[in-house]
Amino acid sequence: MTEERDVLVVGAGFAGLYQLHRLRGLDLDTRVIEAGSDVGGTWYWNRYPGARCDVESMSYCYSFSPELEQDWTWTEKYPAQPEILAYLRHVAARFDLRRDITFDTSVTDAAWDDDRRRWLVRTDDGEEISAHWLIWATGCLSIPKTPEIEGLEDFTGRILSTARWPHEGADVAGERVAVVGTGSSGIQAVPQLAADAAELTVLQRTPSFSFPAFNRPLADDEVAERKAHYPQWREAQRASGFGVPVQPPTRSALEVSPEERDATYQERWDQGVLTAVSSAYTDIRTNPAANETAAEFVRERIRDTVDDPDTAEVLSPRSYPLGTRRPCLDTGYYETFNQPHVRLLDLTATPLLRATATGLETTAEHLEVDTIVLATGFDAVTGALLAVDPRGRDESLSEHWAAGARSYLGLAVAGFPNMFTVTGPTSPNVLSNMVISIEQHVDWITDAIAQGAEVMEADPAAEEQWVADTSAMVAGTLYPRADSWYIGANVDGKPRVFLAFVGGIAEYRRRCDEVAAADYRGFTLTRAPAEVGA
Ligand code: NA7
Repeated sequence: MTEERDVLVVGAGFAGLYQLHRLRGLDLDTRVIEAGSDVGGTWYWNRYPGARCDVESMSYCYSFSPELEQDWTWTEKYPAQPEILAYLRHVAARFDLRRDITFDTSVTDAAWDDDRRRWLVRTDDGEEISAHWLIWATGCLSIPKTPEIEGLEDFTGRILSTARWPHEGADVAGERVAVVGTGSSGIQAVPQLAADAAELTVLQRTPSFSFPAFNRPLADDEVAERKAHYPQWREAQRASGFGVPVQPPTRSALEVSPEERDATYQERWDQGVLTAVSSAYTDIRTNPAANETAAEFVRERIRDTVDDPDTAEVLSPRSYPLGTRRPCLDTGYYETFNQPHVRLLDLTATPLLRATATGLETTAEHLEVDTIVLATGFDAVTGALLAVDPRGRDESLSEHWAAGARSYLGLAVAGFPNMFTVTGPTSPNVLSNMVISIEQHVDWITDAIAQGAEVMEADPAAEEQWVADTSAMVAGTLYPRADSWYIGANVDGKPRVFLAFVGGIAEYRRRCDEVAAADYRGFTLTRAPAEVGA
C-alpha cells in the first residue's frame, strides 16, 4: 500500500532535522527517511579518530532557537565528532523529531507522477510513499569515494575507511598502518593513528594547505560572552563570505611590504581559523601573485615545523593556488612527521601500483602493512542525489546533469517539480559554514512551500541564467586552476562543473530573497484547479 504524505525529506543530519522542524510549523505531514541508525548525517558516519569540525563550535550550531543556543554549552573551540553527534541527538529529543524519522532505510528511487502531481518514492524496505513535496537533505559529503586501487580486494589485512569508521572503534596499537589520502580526514586522523601505531606510512598524492587549529577548551567567560551577544554574532556570520566572521580585507597583498604582509599573515595564522589567512587581502582568491605570497607563508611554516627538509618540501603544496582546493585545520599534523616511526610516501614521485595480499606496492617498494586506512574523499555535492537518480517530468537527474550539475539557486532543478535540494549544487554549500547555509535554505524552502502551490517548478530559462551567472563568477577566481573535488575532478567521468556558489553567503542570500520577494521569479507556481480564481 502506498503511504500518502505532504512532504518526504531524505536525510536526518543538520538539514533534515531542521527541515522537519520547520515543516511541522506549517502543519504539514512530513516523513524523514534516513540511512543511518540515528540522526547526525555526516557526524553519524565519520567517526575516525580525530574527526572534528573545522568551523568553531559556537558558530557551527543552529541559530533558529535562542533557547537552544542558551541551553547547549560547547566544551571546545572546535567540536569533536562525538560532541556534535550528542548535540544533534539533543536537538532531535528536544524538538521531538524522532517520531517522524525512519532509520536504517534508504530511498532507492523517486519519480514524479505528472497525473497525480506527486512524487512516488520507494525505499529499500520495499515501501512506497507518495508525497506532494520531495526534499533532499542528503548532504554534500555523504557518498564515500572508493579509490581506484587495483587489487584492494586481495589485501588480507584490515581495510578501514574514515567515512565508515567502525562504531566500536578500531585499535591499531602495535600495528603497521598505511593512510591513503591527505585531505581533511587524513590530516585529522594521522596524528591520532600515529600515537598508537608501531609504524605509520602516509601515502600522499596531493599535499593540502593545512593551518593549525589551536584547539582548546572553551573558557566559561567566553561562552557567556558569546551567549550574551548571540544575535549580533549570527548577524556577523550571515554578513560574512563563508559564514565564519573574519576581519574583512581592505588592501591588495601586493601593495604592502613583505614584512607587513608576513606580520598580517602571522597574526591571522595565530587565530587558527580556516579562512583567516586567505582572507587577509582582497586579491588572494583572484590574483595569482597575491595568492603566492600567502601560499609561500604557509610553506615557510611547514619548513619551520618539519625537521627533515625533503619531507617538508613534499608536504608543501605547489601545484595549485592556496584556497582553490579545500584547506585543512589540523592538530599536530606536520609535527607528526618528526616522529621516527612516521614516514611520508610521495605518490607523485613513486606512484601506487596496486594492493597485494600483504600491503601496497609503489613503483619503488612494497610496503607491508597490517591496516590500510582509506581517507580518499567523497563524490561531493551531487553523489547522494545521483545515487538515487530521481526521475522528473521528462528525464532522470543523471540525464539532466549529463554535462554537469545544473540548478536554479542551488535549490531547484528545471523539470523536477516540487523538489528541493538543501545545499544543492551552485549554492554556497561546501564553501560555507554548512549550518548557516542549511538554515537559510530550509527557511527559503519552507516559505516557498507555504505559498500553497500545487506545483512549483523552476523555469528552464531561469536555470540557464543561473548556471551562466554562477559560472561567470567562478571564471573570475583562481578556483578553475585546481583539479579539486569542488569541480568534480576526484571522480572518474564526473563532468566538470564548479559545484559551489563562489560569491559568498551574504550575496547568495540576497539573491534568494530577491527571487522570493519578486513572487518567486524564475519559478512557475500552479494552483490546484479548485483554488484558481478563488
Ligand atoms: P578529500 O579532501 O577529497 O581528500 C581525499 C584524499 O585522498 C586526497 O588527498 C586524494 O588525493 C586522496 N586520494 C583519493 N584517491 C586516491 C588514490 N586512488 N590514491 C591515492 N590517494 C588518493 O576528502 P576528505 O575526506 O579528506 O575531506 C573531505 C571534506 O570533509 C573536507 O574537505 C571537509 O569539508 C570535510 P588527490 O587530492 O586526489 O590527489
